[in-house]
Amino acid sequence: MTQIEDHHPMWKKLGLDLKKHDELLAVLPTIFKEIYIDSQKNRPDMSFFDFVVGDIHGIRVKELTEAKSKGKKIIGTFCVYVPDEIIIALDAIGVGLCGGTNFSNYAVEGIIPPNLCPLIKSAVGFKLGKICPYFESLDLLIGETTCDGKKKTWEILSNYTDMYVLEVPHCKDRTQAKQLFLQELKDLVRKLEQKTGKKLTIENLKPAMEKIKRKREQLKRIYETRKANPPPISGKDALLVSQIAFYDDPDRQIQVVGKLADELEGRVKKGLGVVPKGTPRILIAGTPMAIPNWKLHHLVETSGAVVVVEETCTGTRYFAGDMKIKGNTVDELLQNIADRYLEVNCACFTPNSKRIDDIKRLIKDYKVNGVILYTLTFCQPYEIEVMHIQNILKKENVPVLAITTDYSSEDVGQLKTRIDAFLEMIRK
Ligand code: BJ8
Repeated sequence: MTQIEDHHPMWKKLGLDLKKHDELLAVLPTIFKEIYIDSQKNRPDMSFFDFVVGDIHGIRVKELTEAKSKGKKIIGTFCVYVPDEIIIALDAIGVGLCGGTNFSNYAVEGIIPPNLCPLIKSAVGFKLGKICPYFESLDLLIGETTCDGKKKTWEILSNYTDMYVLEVPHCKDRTQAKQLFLQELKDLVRKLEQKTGKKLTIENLKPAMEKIKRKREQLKRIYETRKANPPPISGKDALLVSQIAFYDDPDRQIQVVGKLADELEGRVKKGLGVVPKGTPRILIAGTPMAIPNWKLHHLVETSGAVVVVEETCTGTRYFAGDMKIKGNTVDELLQNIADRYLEVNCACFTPNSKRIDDIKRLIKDYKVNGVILYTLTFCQPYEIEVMHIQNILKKENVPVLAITTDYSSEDVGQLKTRIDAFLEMIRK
């Protein structure tokens, strides 16, 4: 077993609140053991991913600290709309920040309103409470104009960290929106060039695009195997793979996710699954699930069903769309990047009918028996889309359940009763 080193000296240097940080890390192993180890059988080899959770603020932060000491810049992001390709091309490191626990809420009292989505509260709490070493390692944080909650939060966060906000047009299918997004990407390039002291060229952008494409392809392979009946990996494990892909080194991700995909493809060939054939297959669609938000998957998968696909940004939206790499100028490549990113269908856009097409396609491709529309509390864009999608799916006789919840465990009993009743209906 790999020994985990004591990272307290590094955390101290980063200025963390060590007492609170220790409290935070103390709860994670128990939750992880209960959700991932004790309640699952027949897992594929998840040792790398389990180790990452066990050392969540350790080795990767050490890598970032070492890279920083060699002059590399660390760039934080919060949304799949911020292109990693540009960050990597400029020899910087992109880190997808998370916020999947209500542990940090104490730090935002009196600073952001309580009726804001838990993801935002959690992430801001990590910064204000100084309990996230990733946040404390950043040279720049890139926010985006997606939902109102995030847009306004950037104004507050900019008092605490160096921030840049990328404007994402909301009527994304219009010609002028496409032009605006391309222009926005060019401005982002300028900002990152200033920060890194590097120049974006065709020679550094193309390989960066190829690398991120390869990373997305490995994640796609994992999802492809989940179409099998029985699926070779649980929804919980697949979610963990996606969550880690957000902030880990892309080269390592290509390798470890690729290795896992090899194993899963082998399992599918042999007909090996994590659940018996015929187990109800669930699609979860909605808001992203940041580490350690495993609540809904755990409830579903301990109630006799299996999550086979997630239409979320910690699911298919992360690798959706086709990135074209052909082009003879930086501008042409940036156009390709803009085109691919504008294919991602988030509820922040209007109209957003392509998201419904995505959900319908996933139901068919993954032979889904029921859909759970998942919304984090106070997330208006996704909440507003729920009823509309629910009505469409009901007309097509697809069983659908809408769940709005946060990170607390208070509603677990009530959710379990609703999920049990939903699965009962599917089985009839
Ligand atoms: S592309 S889903 S990552 S914006 S849950 S903070 S929307 S109130 S995270 Fe998102 Fe980009 Fe869209 Fe994906 Fe706001 Fe809703 Fe909170 Fe959300």
